[in-house]
Amino acid sequence: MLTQPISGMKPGTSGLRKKVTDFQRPHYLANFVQSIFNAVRPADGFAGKTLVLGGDGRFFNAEAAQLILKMAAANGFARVLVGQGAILSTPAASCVIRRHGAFGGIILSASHNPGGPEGDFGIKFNAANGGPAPEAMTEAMYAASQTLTEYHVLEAPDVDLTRLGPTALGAMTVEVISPVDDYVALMASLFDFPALRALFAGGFRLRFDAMHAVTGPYARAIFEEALGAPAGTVMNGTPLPDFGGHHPDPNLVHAHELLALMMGPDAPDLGAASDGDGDRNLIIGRGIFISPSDSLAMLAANAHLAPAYAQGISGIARSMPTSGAADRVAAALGVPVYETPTGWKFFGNLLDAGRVTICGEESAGTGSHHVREKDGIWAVLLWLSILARRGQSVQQIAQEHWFTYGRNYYTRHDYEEIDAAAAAQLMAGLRARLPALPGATVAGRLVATADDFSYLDPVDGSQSKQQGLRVVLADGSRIVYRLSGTGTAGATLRVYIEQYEPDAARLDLPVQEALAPLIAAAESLADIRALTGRTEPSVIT
Ligand code: G16
Repeated sequence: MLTQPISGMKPGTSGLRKKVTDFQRPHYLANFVQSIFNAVRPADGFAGKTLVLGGDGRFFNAEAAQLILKMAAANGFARVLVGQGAILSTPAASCVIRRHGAFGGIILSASHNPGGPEGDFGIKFNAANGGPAPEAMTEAMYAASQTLTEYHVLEAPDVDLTRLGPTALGAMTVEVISPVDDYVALMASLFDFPALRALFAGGFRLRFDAMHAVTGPYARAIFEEALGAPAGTVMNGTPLPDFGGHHPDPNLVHAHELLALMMGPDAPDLGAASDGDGDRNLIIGRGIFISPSDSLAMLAANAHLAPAYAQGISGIARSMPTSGAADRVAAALGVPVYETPTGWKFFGNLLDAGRVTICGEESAGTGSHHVREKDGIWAVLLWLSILARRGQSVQQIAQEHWFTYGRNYYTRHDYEEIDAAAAAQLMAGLRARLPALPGATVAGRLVATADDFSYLDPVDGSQSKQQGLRVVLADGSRIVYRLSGTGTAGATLRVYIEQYEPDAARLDLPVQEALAPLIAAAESLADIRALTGRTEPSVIT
């Protein structure tokens, strides 16, 4: 089929995310899928190769899956493993790619972004290691999209994706697989399921909010069926194409129902949630929210309590804006810590090389070497394992952790959907002022360093520049500014604020209060109010 290049097909932090209405434009999806295939095609083509396909079930998932199957057939793939109903959570897709030795996979998701006809859609390619395409590969996809003149699609009726098993599509085999089986088996191999069954049999109460997104079937199969948690443990467990009209983002704003329950008089022992495609996690104990950065540190410090990590961990990786809490754990364990740009794709090389076992990000992502994606249900299972072995509450574990390591007070302020030109101006202005900042005073403290984060991958030597502006104060406190790479409208400015507190008497302050001087300084340093017209952030986590 002849086509013409379509502008703007540049993958962001995690694949190409646009409005559903963009993807519905003539040739749009086909152009990008062909660009993926052109960018990743080996010299000898796709003959004999297996592709994995699935998505988070959002609006347009089913139509997109049918087109991709026909394009995979016309491009010469031997086989596609597709989740029943075109469903696969992001970590499950990573698991399936690895377990079946696939060439790679296409995941249909815009993650935590809202769905429905007016919502967002997305598409990402994961490589043979199960991880998101690295930057060089996404650049090649973008380049291919800019010179595309034709795409290949088989003329054929839609494949029935409701029935498990193989179907022929031209010369290719479409194998419809259970979206959950491989993933559940992997989890059972990492964790002590009998011990977790005993935890629930002893009356432990979990509430898991699947937010009407993809994790409902996985959570029911694992928590309620395999581990014997009572029915109703999983709330909002039926995946819906529009996520029930909600925003499937497991943060304190969008998971407010769960938060209210966990802060209430009859709170369960653990509250957790995951996002649209099942890779993020939210952890709330009875009366206490655990920030993603703290959760990473606490999971790393206690990972040895689960069978898969009983021999210890080789290292920890975190994205640059994630707090330094995990660094203190790494130091205590005597293992290295790596600071990468935002984006799970940057962890892949470190995991493949065995340099790290556990990774995490402030954006509600934690995971390990078991797959090459962050994994929401995995994080809940590791928390459950720790709670079972330690016999303490989430609150006790957090307090002991802070007492041992000190506390990295941390918050993220998001200014969503601001004018893109204003956001670019704000970042450019601040970037230009960075060299003059060291030695200046911010929030009553001296600025030690100020730079634009750049990452040199220690495994393949690739370099990624302009990954966030950092202002580091003499006491180690930090303010970081960056623009989100996952939005679909305007720009989102993220401001990350962190301050380390070693004083045992000051470990239980309200976070926004503990950070108030730095928050005010962050606002004025970047002139946020004047340049964006916003008097306050839209989301605070
Ligand atoms: C994606 C990436 C994460 C990243 C997050 C936020 O997550 O996989 O690595 O931290 O976006 O990115 P940004 O700050 O650029 O919006 P997800 O869950 O959306 O795929």
